Amino acid sequence: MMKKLLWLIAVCVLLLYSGSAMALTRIKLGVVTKPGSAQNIVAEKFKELIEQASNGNISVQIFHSKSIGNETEILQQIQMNTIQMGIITGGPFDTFDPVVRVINYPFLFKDNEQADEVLDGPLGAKILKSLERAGFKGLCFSENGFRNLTNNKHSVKSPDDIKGLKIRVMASALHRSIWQALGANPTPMPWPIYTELEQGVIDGQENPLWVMEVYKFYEIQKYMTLTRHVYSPHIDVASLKWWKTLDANTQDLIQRTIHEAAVFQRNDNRSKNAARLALLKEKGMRIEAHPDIDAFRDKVAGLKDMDLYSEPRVQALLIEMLNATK
Ligand code: EAX
Repeated sequence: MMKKLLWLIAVCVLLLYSGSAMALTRIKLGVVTKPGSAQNIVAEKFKELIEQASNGNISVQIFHSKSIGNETEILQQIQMNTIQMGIITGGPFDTFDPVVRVINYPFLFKDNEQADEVLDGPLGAKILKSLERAGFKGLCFSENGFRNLTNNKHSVKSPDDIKGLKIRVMASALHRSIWQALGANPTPMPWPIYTELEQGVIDGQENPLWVMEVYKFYEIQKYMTLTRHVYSPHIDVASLKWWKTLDANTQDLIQRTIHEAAVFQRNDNRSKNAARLALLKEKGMRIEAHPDIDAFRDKVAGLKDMDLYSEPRVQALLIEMLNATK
C-alpha cells in the first residue's frame, strides 16, 4: 500500500515537472477598438513577433471591439490579472493615476519626433514606472496620434466657435477640463461613440485622423478642425501582479518585442495620415486646416496650475515635461 502511494507521488511529481518545463505563457491582451485600429495594429504585431521569437512558448490571445468591456474595465481586469496586457489610450488612465495628465498635456509636443524622443527616453520611463503604484507595469508607448476636433454643427476656426458645442471626451478629468476651458460642453463617454454622434446626443468629438477613417466618422461629422490639441499616446501595459511571476528572460523578451511593435505601429500610423486627409475631404468633410492655434493655447494655458496637477509627484513631473518640450 505504502509502495503504491510512493509510486503515485513520484509519477505526479514527474508529470508536474515535465508540465512546467514546457510551460506555455498565455497572454490575454485587451483593446477596446476594432481590427484595423491603431491599438489593434500594435496588438497584432506584438502577437506575431513574440509567438515567433519564443518558438511558440508564448501565445497571445487578442480581445478587441469591446468584447471584454470598455477601456476602464479592461484596466481593472489588468490590475486583477484576469487579463495580462492591454494597449490603452492615455485618457482613461487618468482615474487610475493622475500622472498620465503629464503626457496628455495640451499642445505639449511640437511634432512626432519630439514625442518619440521624450516618451522613449528617461522621462517616459519615469512615467511608466510610476504607474506601478496603480498595479500596472508600463511597458512603452505606441500612439493614437495628434487629436483633432470634429463636429456636426459648423466650421470651427477659433475657440469662439466652440462655445456651447457638446463634445464627447474620454473618461479623463484633464480632457474634460481642456474642453471646459475652450468653452465647450464636454460630455465624458466611453468608446465607441458612433451611435451617439449619429443620433445627435453629442455634436462632436476629438480623435486622430485614423479614427475618422476606420470608424467612418465622415458619414456623420461634417466639420473637422486640425487642432492637434493633444498628442495621444497609448500606454502598452501589463498586469504588475502577472509581471512579477515571469522570469527575467521572459520579461526582457516581452519588453523588447512590445517596443518593436510600438515603433512599427507609430511609423505605420504616421505614413498614412496624408492619404487619410485626402480621403476625408473626398468623402465630403469640410476641413479647417489652419485654426487660430494661439487662441486655443491661450485658453488652456491655466491648466497647469489647476488641481489636476496639485499632487507633488505629478507637479514635479509636469515641470520636468514642460522643460523637456520647450
Ligand atoms: O481610439 O476613446 C477615445 O477617444 C480613444 O481615442 C479611443 O481609444 C479611440
